[in-house]
Amino acid sequence: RRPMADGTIQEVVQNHSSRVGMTPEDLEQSVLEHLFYTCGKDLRSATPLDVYRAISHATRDRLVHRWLQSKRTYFHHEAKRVCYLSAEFLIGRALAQNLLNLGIYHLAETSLDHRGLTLKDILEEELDPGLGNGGLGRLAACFMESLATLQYPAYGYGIRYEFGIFDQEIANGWQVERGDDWLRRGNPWEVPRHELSVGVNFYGRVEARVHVDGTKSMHWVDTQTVIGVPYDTPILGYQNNTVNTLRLWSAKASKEFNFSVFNDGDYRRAVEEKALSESISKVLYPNDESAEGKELRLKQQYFFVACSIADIIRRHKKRFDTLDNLPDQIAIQLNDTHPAIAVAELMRVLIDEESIAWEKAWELTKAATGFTNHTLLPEALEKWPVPMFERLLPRILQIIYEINRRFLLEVHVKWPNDDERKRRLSIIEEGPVKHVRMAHLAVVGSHSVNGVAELHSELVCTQLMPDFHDMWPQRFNNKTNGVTPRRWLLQCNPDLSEALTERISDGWARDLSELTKILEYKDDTEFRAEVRAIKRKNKERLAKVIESRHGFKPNLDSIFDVQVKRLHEYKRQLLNCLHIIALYQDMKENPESDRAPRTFIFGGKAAPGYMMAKLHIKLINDVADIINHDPAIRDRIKVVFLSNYNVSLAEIIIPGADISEQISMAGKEASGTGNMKFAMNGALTVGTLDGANIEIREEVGAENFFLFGLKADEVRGLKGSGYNPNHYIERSPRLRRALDLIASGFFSPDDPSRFQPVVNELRNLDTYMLCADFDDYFRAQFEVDQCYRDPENWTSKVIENLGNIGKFSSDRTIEQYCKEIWNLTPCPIDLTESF
Ligand code: GL4
Repeated sequence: RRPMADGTIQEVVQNHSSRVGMTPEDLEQSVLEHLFYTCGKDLRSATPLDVYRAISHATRDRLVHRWLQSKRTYFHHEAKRVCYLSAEFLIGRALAQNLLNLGIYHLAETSLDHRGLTLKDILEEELDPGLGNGGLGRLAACFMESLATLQYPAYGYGIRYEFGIFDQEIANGWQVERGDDWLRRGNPWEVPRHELSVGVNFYGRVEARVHVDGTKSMHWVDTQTVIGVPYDTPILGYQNNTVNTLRLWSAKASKEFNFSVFNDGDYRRAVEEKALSESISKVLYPNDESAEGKELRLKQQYFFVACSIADIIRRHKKRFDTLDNLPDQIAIQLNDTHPAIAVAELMRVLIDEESIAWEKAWELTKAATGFTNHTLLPEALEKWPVPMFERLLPRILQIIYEINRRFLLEVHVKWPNDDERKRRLSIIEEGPVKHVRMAHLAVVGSHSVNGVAELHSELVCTQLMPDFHDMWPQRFNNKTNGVTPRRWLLQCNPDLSEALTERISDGWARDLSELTKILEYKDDTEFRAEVRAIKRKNKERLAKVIESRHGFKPNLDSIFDVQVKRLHEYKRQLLNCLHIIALYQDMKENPESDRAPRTFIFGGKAAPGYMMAKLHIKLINDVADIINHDPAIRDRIKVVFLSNYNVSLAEIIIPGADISEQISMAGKEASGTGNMKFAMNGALTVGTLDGANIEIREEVGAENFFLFGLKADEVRGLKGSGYNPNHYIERSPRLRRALDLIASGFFSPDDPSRFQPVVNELRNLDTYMLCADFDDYFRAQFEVDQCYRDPENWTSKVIENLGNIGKFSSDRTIEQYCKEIWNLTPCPIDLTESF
């Protein structure tokens, strides 16, 4: 047998040019081969799904040599890399993005065209991987794409959930959840790496052994072991040769059940145990911004963290014979507290397995680790009951106690006799049941702690962790979020992308600050008209989706007013709904009132156990039902709740929006990232001074942003002095009337008291201060109306938004993480370099 030479990339690529070639013939040949050999079909018998699979494999083939070469380059150049640990990666569909980043999207389009197939239709065959809840998971995906585009060595580490975020259906106005079996048709993008499987221990006990030389070592024994199998997904940079790895761990039982005990009573138990251990990676917890204290969730967290740390250490030891240089080679970033247990796990590995002394291990751990906080909401802060922790992870708890003991000693030296302060700072919360505070563990074990927008980072220092900020002020910093312009402009808005490229060339896709060049065209009537025509076309595309699902086509001349995001009281979808009701009442009372027609579009999932959020969905749908069918309104208001909001639906909704609703109570939305995507796609924002809204407004100009509402410090002041919603309800006839209408059962004739809990909350508590902000919100919306009537004025605001949105590229965010936290330098991939 003639060996295929030594299998270097150069030879493989040369010998298989049709598998990697970029000519139309190569691509077509490759797709046909995959149809034949991978799917076992010919063109005549192929279904759209077969075609999708064949194209995906043909596309993946074109990534493989870049992927291998990227790994080899990092290894041989000893490039420092970031390991981004995240329980969520909301990556969205892969095919279109990979075709675009490879630069063969149009090639694929035309070669399918020759066969009478439409690429757009084929793309719809891909199931959207929903391995995240919302902004936090989507941010991780944007970061992975930017890291590859900027040619930084990076690994994403997470969980390969068998079931992602549930599919949402709306039945009779209510949210109904269905399991998201996203792998049912297979997944052409992932490659399992069974040979890199890792064993993870749970339960058992710790044994101290004293050695002849007097030293002591700890041994975690009698454990139950679960195997983590890594599945790798390639992450390609935009038109470069970098392919990084997203490594997701899947749980597998460690011992195959023994068939000799088939007739034994043990058989049933063995099967049950197998199923139990494999349930670890079964399903994503569907809560955004609220911690679920279930043991299985803690198992998930330790499972993927232990696998990832083992993987990191294994790879490091393969290259170096020491761990002393670990922080020079890797940066570990904790995406919120979900992976915070990495601090203790890395300590365990260094101490128990690598026999490194505590002090040294601690220095290495801190130097390698950074922590990002993503929320101030108290209900989202993770705490684990000590008894549960002790049972599940006894050795890890011991290490956390020792970390805490040494930390509190440090506190004592700095503030002697301040027990109150120690109590506040301790990693262990005292109480009837003690708890492990994961955010405290993350801060103590990291050299960097960052928030995700200026205001949020400031509140982390002053409100969330003032004691930690007192202790280590230099540890705290800000990294304002961003989104990748490749998915959120280039891919989802091809017409706008083309119009931009025509005028300012194509550099903006890799350097979004180049969008400022478009400001030159602000007064160009032709460009303005084109911007309007593109928006109309995108609204048409969105209107078709609405028509197919809701049976009516929205008026394209109406303002498409959009609020899409997770359902949460602090995001105040209810405030939007109150505005709609008030507008409706105004129109009923004054039928001749001359207001611009509007289509209100909502989308978003509520956590299945979050009853109030689910009631808000029902309210929106009930309000839609009444208003949409009221002949007196004559189509001047339409309300639509689009079910199952996810990444692929966002790619259609966002380019079709005129108005972006970013109306959280100030101080509650850490950053928001949808706000950035909308502005990037030519929508104007109605928003509060919250999260990244503040910085967006600063960039695009106050005159191009519809601002309303209390500021964060005013919210705090009001809360402190005793907030009373009735004070505002009494002074606002509009608000009072809207509340009365809901309370009267007008929107729920079949169950008049259905929305009593909603009205009661607003009248009695109004936790998120909708009443205080209502009148100002109504005023801002009136201004929107006036402005929309002047299309030239509106368009100039849209162009100011577009031209000044460059800051919110995740490329800018990632550059800052690399320079200011990770100390990474780019490592470009040369496909001709041999090692
Ligand atoms: C979130 C914040 O709520 C959101 O504002 C932010 O943009 C996002 C990414 O940083 O993180 N935090 C949690 S928890 N879920 C989010 O979406």
